[in-house]
Amino acid sequence: MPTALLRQVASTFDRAIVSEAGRRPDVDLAREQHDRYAQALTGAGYDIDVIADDDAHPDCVFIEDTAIIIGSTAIITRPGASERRGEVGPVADVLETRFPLAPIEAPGTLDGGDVMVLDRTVFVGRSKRTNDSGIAQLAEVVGSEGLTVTAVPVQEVLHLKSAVLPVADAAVVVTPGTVDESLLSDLRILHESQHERHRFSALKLGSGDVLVTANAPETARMIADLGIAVIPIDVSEIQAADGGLTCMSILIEN
Ligand code: CIR
Repeated sequence: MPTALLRQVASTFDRAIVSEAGRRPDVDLAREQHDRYAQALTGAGYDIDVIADDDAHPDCVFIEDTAIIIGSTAIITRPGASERRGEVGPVADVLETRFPLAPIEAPGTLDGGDVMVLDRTVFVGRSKRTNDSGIAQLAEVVGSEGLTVTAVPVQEVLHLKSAVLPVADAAVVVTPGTVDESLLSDLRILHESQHERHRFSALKLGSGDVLVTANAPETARMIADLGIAVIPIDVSEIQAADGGLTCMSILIEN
């Protein structure tokens, strides 16, 4: 059975890192939204494995950033935000029961939100959080698994998957102006509706269905028009802390 590894929302989530001063996320509502996200994954056939939250790490719900499964290996990241580095230990403890671990070492930094695996290519964002050393270390592991890496500089947003979201095996939704789209060769590219700029996020499930953010219905319709089943979900509080739908889980599809 496929497994989704999740991490509870910390009671300190209202102190999560945010890129722009403004509204802080509401912890209780974030917890409700996180429960509904877990229910959606259960409904899609995933076994849910939840790691306890850690109040010392307000951003710990964003478990995607701490580890990446590539082939038979779990890469344990070294998050670009130093205050998030303590999040990786409990995730590594769970993953090492199933995978050999490959930790990213200093001076490398790598956030899972920058890593997008499509077929045999691993696209990695060069971003505020992921540096060249992190990308080179990732490329070494990826190469040993028989895949290749394409680095994609990212501007305006936090991570590659803040702005480039897989919605099918070879199709992505891109926020215009955030990446050089010629680097996404061979992929079908749809553009986020300009009325919904930075609101669209998606999580492609093993079944092919796609969870989409409820506040981006025009973009969701573009995907539905491709014949893909979309499941809208409201994650306003997660988005208030710069997260999206990929960031709250690590999916293990075997
Ligand atoms: C951060 O700034 O690190 C968090 N507030 C948001 C991380 C979102 N991660 C993701 O989308 N993979």
